[in-house]
Amino acid sequence: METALAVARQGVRGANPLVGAVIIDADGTVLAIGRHLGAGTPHAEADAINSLRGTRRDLSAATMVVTLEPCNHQGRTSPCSQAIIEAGIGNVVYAVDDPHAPAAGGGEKLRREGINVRSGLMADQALELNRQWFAAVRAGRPFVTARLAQTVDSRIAAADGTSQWITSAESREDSHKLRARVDAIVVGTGTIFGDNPRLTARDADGGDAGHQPLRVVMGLRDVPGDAAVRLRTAPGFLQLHTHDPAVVVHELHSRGVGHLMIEGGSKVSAAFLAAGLVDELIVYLAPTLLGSGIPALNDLGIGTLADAQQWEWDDTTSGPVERLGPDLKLTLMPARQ
Ligand code: AOF
Ligand code: ZN
Repeated sequence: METALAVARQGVRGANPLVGAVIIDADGTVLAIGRHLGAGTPHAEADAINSLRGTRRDLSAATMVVTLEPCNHQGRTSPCSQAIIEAGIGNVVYAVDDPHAPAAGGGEKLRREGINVRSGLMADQALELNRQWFAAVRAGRPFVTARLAQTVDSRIAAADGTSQWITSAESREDSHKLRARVDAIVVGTGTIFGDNPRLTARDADGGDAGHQPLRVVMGLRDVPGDAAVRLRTAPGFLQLHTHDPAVVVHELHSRGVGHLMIEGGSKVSAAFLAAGLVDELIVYLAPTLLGSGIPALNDLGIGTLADAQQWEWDDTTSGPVERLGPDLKLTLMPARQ
């Protein structure tokens, strides 16, 4: 299970949890290792089973050790419970139950098939690894990433409104990779009127990066018909006439969004943070000072130090600090309650 938890960290956070799996023989020999690398890619169990393809081994005495209950649903991939049954694996040990109702029930299904199933091994560590994901699933809402691209002194634009570009080409390329991984991007009308962004995921040459997010604008002012955010159609553009992040989160969840990313500006980012609706904070930090200018965040309603929001560096996956050209990319998670 320690190995399974370690390989789980090779994945990326988002709509799906980080999951790792190890298939061991009766004597403890490791036969296969699998990990889930993010929504839309094979699940950890399937990844481990796939790596044994062509070996035609009797797995009835083997054990699938996995950090999350094997799923029991046809989602973006086929049910892991079925894959385990078909592989003829005789034993399954998993750390924690899957709280996501459509996927849950794999443990029961495997037991009914006569497989020896145990759960709870290193459960605390498995819950800790995905604590943001568990919180979002239990709250019945998407996983929310807030992304800030700012100077060291937390400015996202100069006093005259100029902002292109504060962060480096390397940071912007990385942001486009993030966009290609999320289901929806949310900005405020201020960003539309100020920057007129397309909000599409593009590669280094400006080409289409493949998967595109739903582009969502929140706020009361109508987005003009010729705004860049409207130009591309698939998968579409949506305006929500509200300033309430909870309404946005609820509406997008009902539209099947599993991971949404907040891309500002100051008001929208602060509104989601003040509402406690951010699971992951990514800050691209440019080695630049602007002094005056537009702050990355509006008021968070914090009047005294004792009320400060507490965050932690997320050192589970690619690490809390990455160097992107001249910039730093910082990844944070809400502090443990
Ligand atoms: C597993 N193994 O490695 C993961 C699981 O949309 P899908 O098909 O990718 O399904 C996503 C759901 O499956 C996710 O919300 C969670 O309940 C479960 N994730 N399950 O057996 C895995 N990543
Ligand atoms: Zn699965």
